[in-house]
Amino acid sequence: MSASDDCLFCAIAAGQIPSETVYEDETTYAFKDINPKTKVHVLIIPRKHYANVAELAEDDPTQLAHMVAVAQSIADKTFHGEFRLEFNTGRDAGQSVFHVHAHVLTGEVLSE
Ligand code: DGP
Repeated sequence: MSASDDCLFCAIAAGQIPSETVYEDETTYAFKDINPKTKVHVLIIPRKHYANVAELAEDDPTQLAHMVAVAQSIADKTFHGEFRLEFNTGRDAGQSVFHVHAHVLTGEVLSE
């Protein structure tokens, strides 16, 4: 883990940059993706900084499990409990923000 003063998602979790909140608690923040790929596209992040899901899983698997539970509850409210969960991990896998985030894609029937 390398906490970063100039991390975009740390700033969003701290309320320093505006976002559309979907869910929040002491450890976890969920907000609408700025560029939604599906009808419901939410990003779930831990407030604590980890660069990617592998770092998070190693350090705090309970936090990772909690993020999955938050994803389930978003899908329960928006699309009969069904959703896709993506963690892009590394630049060549499409990761552009290096604060771990789960993409919750739901709200419509997804292909593939
Ligand atoms: P990834 O490519 O997996 O690192 O996903 C980063 C996502 O973050 C991408 O879908 C767009 C979203 N995003 C980037 N900047 C912002 C922002 O300032 N606000 C919000 N709400 N989402 C952002």
